[in-house]
Amino acid sequence: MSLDERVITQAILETYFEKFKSSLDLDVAIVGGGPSGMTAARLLAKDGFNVALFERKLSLGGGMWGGGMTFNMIVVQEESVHLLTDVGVPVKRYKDNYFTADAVAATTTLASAACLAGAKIFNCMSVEDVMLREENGVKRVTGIVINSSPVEIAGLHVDPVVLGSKYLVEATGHAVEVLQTLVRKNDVRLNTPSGGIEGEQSMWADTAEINTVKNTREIFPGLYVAGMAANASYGSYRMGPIFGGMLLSGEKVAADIAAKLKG
Ligand code: 48F
Repeated sequence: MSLDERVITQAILETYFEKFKSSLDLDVAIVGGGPSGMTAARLLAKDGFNVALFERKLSLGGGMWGGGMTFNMIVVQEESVHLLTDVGVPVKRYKDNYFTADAVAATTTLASAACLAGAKIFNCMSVEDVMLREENGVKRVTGIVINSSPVEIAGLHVDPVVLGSKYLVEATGHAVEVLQTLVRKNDVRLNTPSGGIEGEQSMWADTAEINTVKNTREIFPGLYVAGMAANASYGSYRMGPIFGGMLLSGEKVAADIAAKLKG
């Protein structure tokens, strides 16, 4: 069979824009393709919701690829192990409550599982702002403002485009980028002790892992924080290369949003 380059181009354009158009009115937009975002995307898609995940880089995975200090093995605790084994990541028990997994196997499998569950993945796409609406004096996040990452990296003056979403998951990790933008640009109060972003504290894995899950919640109408972003928002500790809290946070945010959407 001879190949026609124009047909190849047409196939890419038509299928990509079909995916893009079906994301104009999302149930859930997830920003950040780290372990918490990938897990949330998989579970929400599995539940049948219209969900898309936006990741600035070419590859999903965030801080999971490199294990600890590029020693590419990860550690998870027993309570979270099902979130790896359910998608087929091989794990090995390491003393009592600890399990290890290959960081590359875990990252690629979580990414693939989210995709195959039906989550639409937009890599190479940066979320630079949110869309806000006010009703009866209450402001709510109603969508995301996105741009192509190469445009962002090159610093080109190109306007973004906007997609609507009933809920937004801020899973951008330590930097809490989307929430930072919301707070910087608008006169808003978050559901935190100070009303702003509390910031992250130094290493304390045990407390941090528990708090990651506790802090996974709706911090502003329509906007949930998950993963390391939840800890940074509510002023908890960092935990280094243990990833169970990130996976459990993704599971919790998916369950909480699913419950809201199902009413
Ligand atoms: O940081 P990251 O892996 O998020 P996470 O799910 O997991 C944290 C752990 O990896 C690790 C840890 C475990 O103990 O502490 O740090 O909280 O992934 C965040 C992803 O978000 C992307 C970024 O490239 C990364 O892949 N990201 C950040 N800002 C944006 C973004 C943005 N504005 N638009 C799109 N993607």
